[in-house]
Parts: sequence; C-alpha cells; structure tokens
Amino acid sequence: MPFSSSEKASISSLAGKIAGNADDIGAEALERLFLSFPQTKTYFSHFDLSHGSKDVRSHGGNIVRAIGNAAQHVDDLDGALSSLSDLHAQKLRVDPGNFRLLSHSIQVTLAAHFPGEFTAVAQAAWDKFLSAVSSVLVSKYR
Ligand code: HNI
Repeated sequence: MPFSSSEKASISSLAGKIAGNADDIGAEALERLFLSFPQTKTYFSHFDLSHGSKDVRSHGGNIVRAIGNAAQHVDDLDGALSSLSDLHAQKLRVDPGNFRLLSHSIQVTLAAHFPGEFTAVAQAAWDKFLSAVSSVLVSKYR
C-alpha cells in the first residue's frame, strides 16, 4: 500500500529524531519486548539481556538504524530491506508473529519519548510503516 505525503512526513520526522539516539531507543524497545513478551527472548539466548547491556544496546541500535534506512525508502521497502529479509527468513527463522510484538514495543517507546509528536495520526502512519517493514522481512519465508 503506498504512503501518502503526510504519512511520509510523520515517518521521516520521527525517524530523524530517533537516529541520533538509536542505541537508547532501540534498547528500550527491546527491553519492552522482552518484558511484555518473554517468549521473544528465546531468539536471543546468546545475548546478555540484562537492563542496559551492551548486547541489547547494540542490537537495539541496529534495529533503529535499519528502520531509519527503511524510512528513507518507503517507496521501495522491498529493495531497501532485501538482505535483511533474506537473513530473517533463511537464517534467523523468526516466527512471523513476533514482528507485530516488536512493532508494538517500538510504538510504545516512541509514544513515551515523543508524546507531543506521536499523535494518533502519527501513530497510524508508524503502524502502517512498521507493518510494511515487517511484511518485507517475512516475505521470503515461503
Ligand atoms: Ni531482527 C538481527 C532488524 C525484527 C530477531 N535484525 C537483526 C539485524 C537487524 C535487524 C538490522 C542485524 C543484521 C546483521 O547482523 O546483519 N529485526 C530488524 C528489524 C525488525 C526485526 C528492522 C522489525 C522491525 N528480529 C526481529 C524480530 C525478531 C528478530 C521480531 C525476533 C523476535 N534479528 C533477530 C535476531 C538477530 C536479528 C535473533 C540476530 C542477532 C545477533 O546479533 O545474533
């Protein structure tokens, strides 16, 4: 589904704001994921999952940077996320249901950090964007 120009504006504005703080925002989203949905921790048994750990911060930063890159290519998410899509489908084999859980945790994190900007309209744009990103990341499973 294409993105309207106002959706693109909501996505790129917040993506720009989290880029400078990628490790913090990403670590918080992951911590929320692991606390609210403990079953997701099974994919990270090789990580130190304690609060503020280097593993969680660095992986959180990777996720936020990947989202930032996707935000700059909303009209070509398939192309922008192609190698990440291969990785998640072929190597990591993350159950597709987990992507909704991470998308939710990311949105809660955005709401907590940007209460003024993360309006209902902005959230709808981010929800659409994160579902589109997730669709690409699970598209190569079949
Ligand atoms: Ni995901 C690795 C981005 C959803 C489990 N993931 C990555 C990397 C990026 C990334 C970037 C690092 C790639 C590399 O090393 O080249 N992951 C994303 C994005 C989403 C997502 C943008 C959705 C928005 N990943 C998920 C979900 C799970 C998940 C939902 C499981 C619950 N990802 C992993 C695991 C790794 C991973 C596991 C490997 C981590 C490691 O370093 O060993």
